[in-house]
Amino acid sequence: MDWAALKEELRSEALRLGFAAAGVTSMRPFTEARRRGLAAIGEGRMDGMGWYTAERVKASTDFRARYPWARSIVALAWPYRPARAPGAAPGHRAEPQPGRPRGRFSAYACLDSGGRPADYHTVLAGRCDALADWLSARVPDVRAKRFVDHGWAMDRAIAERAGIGFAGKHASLITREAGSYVLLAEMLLSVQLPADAPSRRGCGQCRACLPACPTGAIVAPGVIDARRCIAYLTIEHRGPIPKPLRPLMGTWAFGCDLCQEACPINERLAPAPLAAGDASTARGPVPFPDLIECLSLSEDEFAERFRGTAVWRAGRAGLARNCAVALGNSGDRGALTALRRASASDPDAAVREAAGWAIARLAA
Ligand code: B12
Ligand code: SF4
Ligand code: SF4
Repeated sequence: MDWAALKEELRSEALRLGFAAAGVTSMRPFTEARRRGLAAIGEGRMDGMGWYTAERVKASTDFRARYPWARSIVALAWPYRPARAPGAAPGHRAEPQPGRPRGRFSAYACLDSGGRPADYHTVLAGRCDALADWLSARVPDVRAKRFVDHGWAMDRAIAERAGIGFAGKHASLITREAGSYVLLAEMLLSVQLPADAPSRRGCGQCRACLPACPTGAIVAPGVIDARRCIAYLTIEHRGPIPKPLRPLMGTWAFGCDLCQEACPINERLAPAPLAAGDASTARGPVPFPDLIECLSLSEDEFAERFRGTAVWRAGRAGLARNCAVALGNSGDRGALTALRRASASDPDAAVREAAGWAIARLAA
């Protein structure tokens, strides 16, 4: 078998399936990523994410014990469209409507598949399986094991070593094909495809993303204090959001894209942005959602709109809490009625508390 030729065919097939880039690396452990992951835990930067354990970091950076049959790793990047043209002035592109402030959902949460809202885990898993099927048709008995974000694999480190992009100072992987607007996955294979050359880091003297982070979460180039990151606070964190961080969170209701939007490389390479679109989330996540609507959803309404999308992870109460904070930051006193209702009667204590905070902030 001509493994080099097979690798190129595999790459072409990955692109045909919609991936932006594909590369191959060896089974060698990822020692620097392991050191960084353990340091992040040791220094408390991952506090609040109980699932991010030292055991996970160790397993994620050396597959050999768990998958002794594996011989190479295929790294894959899936492109998505940003919510706002990188480099455009901050603020809402959508027309503001007094009394109905619009917030922001991170662009990856607005991914669709065949015109329907979709969770990227499902989309990527399906495409990885299609790629594995393609390979099986050429290499009988080949084994493949896929990892899609929540798998025990360190996606950025693998992608960087497989040559499909480099980690920017904002920590996200930047590809030639779609800037940093890519989601990552990988597959272990039982065949030894020749490794690609690792990517070289290419930020140069630029540091634009560091001051663009409103909460100071990029504590050093490539080093994130997750406890301060709006993505952590709005998606992973349970219970009340620490008060000193709330005014810094702007109107983000789910995730945050500011460090990516500040990146000049994205200005050149990112895919065309999403249309600002509807304010209502009736048909799933939108980039500029109506915050009052999202604050006021019942559990059933939340499930109808967001089950099967990335927003599901925040839960109804998490999203409502985020929207209360965002409304407090919106400066729009038209939100007071909805906030008073949430503060008096939301079933979740963290939502009631956040609504009370927002009322006080708007009244100040
Ligand atoms: C935990 C986690 C989070 C945490 C912590 C983030 C973090 N930076 O560690 C929180 C909840 C905050 C988070 C936020 C986001 N996340 Co997240 N997250 C993860 C997860 C599950 C593990 C990441 C991890 O191990 N971090 C620990 C550190 C050590 O690893 P790392 O960031 O991968 O580190 C690399 C770089 O920092 C770089 N590096 C280290 N030092 C230095 C120094 C210099 C100078 C440079 C240039 C680089 C550099 O090398 C490291 C190893 O290669 C991965 C999925 C996975 N299984 O890997 C997704 C993942 C990293 N997240 C992803 C996304 C999309 C996001 C958000 C953009 C979501 C959003 N829009 O709201 C933000 C971005 C925040 C940011 N600036 O990083 C994508 C990133 C895609 C990409 N293009 O890189 C991933 C890969 C999920 C996926 N499968 O697509 N995330
Ligand atoms: S995602 Fe937002 S909060 Fe997190 S590091 Fe980037 S700019 Fe900062
Ligand atoms: S903004 Fe500048 S420093 Fe930050 S990732 Fe982009 S190129 Fe690198």
